[in-house]
Amino acid sequence: MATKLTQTHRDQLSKWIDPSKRHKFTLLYKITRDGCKAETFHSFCDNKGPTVTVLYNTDKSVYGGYTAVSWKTCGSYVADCEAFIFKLEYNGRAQPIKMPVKNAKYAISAHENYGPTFGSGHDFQCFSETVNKSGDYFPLNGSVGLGHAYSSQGQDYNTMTNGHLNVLDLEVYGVQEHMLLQKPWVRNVSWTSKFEEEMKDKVATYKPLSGLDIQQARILLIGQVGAGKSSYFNTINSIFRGYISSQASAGSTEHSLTTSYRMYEIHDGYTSKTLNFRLCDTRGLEEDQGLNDNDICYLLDGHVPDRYNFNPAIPLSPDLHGFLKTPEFSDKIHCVTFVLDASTVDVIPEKVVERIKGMQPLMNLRGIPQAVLLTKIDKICEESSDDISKVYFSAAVKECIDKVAMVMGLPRSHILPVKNYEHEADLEQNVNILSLLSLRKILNFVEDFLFNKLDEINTKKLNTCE
Ligand SMILES: Nc1nc2c(ncn2[C@@H]2O[C@H](COP(=O)(O)OP(=O)(O)O)[C@@H](O)[C@H]2O)c(=O)[nH]1
Ligand SMILES: [Mg+2]
Repeated sequence: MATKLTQTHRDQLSKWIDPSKRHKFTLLYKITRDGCKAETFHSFCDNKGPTVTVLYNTDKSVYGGYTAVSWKTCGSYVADCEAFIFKLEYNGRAQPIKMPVKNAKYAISAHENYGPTFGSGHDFQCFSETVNKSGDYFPLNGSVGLGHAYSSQGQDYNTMTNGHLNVLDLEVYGVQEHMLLQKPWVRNVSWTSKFEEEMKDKVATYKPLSGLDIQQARILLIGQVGAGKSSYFNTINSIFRGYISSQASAGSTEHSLTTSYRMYEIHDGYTSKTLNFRLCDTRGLEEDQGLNDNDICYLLDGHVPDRYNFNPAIPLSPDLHGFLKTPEFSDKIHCVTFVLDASTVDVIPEKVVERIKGMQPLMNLRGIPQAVLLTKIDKICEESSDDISKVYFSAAVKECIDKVAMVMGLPRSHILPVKNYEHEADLEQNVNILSLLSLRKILNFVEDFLFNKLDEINTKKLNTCE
């Protein structure tokens, strides 16, 4: 018989622990590996948070106990209202029964000479001191007296353990909430090379709505230094170049106060064509040195030339060299994308939130759509970091998106999670897909804006004809 927790057992335990969550089980202690000794059990399992103890007996029965509190050696009972004793199998057959704690005060007994011990009396003690192996099993010296602190659910020593404590193995697993949800929180996408190609093609063939005389849509990236703006451009650029490119200098050491405004273009390495949008990279969400409302208006209205050096000491004005005095609609910004580092969302300084709140009316006045690129999601979700296609299953990413949507007053669909290239040597399909998805969304927002603009122009024309 297998003396390890099967997936079916894990699923059942996870449901009993909390049906709304998924759980991860990490092996902490196993008597066939570590020896059956109370001292060893405590040194491996104390202060590890919630654990599940599982026994596999010589009659193919599987049973044990769960506690949401840490094991310790305090010499007394520890209260836990979530603890339960359970049976998973009896004589090799599935027979799942949960026996919940009814007197939480006596949930576990944390004594240095005891192995895992549940309830007063005790309801279920696995062993005490040391137990030596006898042949291929351990004749445990514990006891079963269900019904004291736990509700027995009609079970007793015989129906739970076949009336003996001869076990092939006993394991203790640490239990952690799995960061991944059972279902994706938005419609999942197909993480295939075909989908990647489709997305790439959509972005590569993007053309701004005709009738407005726009060759390239302009997307303004606004964020704090280090948020990942340059890296986002580099990521998109890399996808179309076909290799990891670091054209825009990226790095957390870039702290100079004067930062140049860049309107990056992207060249498709395969068709040698320039794509019909620009990513305009500017900082501006610093607590103290951010762009002021005037600067933002000049940026939105297309007065600021490429490579302009913002200098807090010299405010931007129409007298400055390069200032575009009469910008066309095509020079203006067609979508604003705030770039926020997901790993610091919890600690966004109040002043930065104020800056964003101060800027939004300037954008709303112009009808410019706003989105958020939520970068560095790999830093807030280990599972997504290992496999970016898990992003829509990530509770941490969802929580972060919910928070940002609330703070920004934007719909959740405008908060776009991304993972930029930062240390990778080669392109990765799923990183590409997620970045392309975000870009396609942004381009959709641009199109909405352009449609509205065209509508406005046509209505004006109609009104003047009347
Ligand atoms: N782990 C991780 N690091 C990132 C990501 N995006 C950017 N970075 C790193 O964050 C730092 C700042 O990025 P950068 O693009 O220079 O930020 P900018 O100041 O907004 O242009 C760099 O060290 C990047 O490698 C990401 O998605 N994940
Ligand atoms: Mg930068």
